[in-house]
Amino acid sequence: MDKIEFTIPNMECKSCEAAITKKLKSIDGVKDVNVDLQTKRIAIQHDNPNLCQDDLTCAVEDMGYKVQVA
Ligand SMILES: [Cu+2]
Repeated sequence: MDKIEFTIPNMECKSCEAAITKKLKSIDGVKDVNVDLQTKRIAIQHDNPNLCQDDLTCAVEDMGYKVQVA
């Protein structure tokens, strides 16, 4: 299982969290999504060897959120 983490600075509330989680879980191979609204950190566990970080960050950016990879 691979883990990818990044920050979504303009993720503000539970409905953002729910929408982002739902979108990411619809991506092939994504098994688990954990959001910390305090730190705006998101951690994604997946088992798809073809999935790269950009696939996940682009999906979030397409929804109108910003992404900080660090
Ligand atoms: Cu929100």
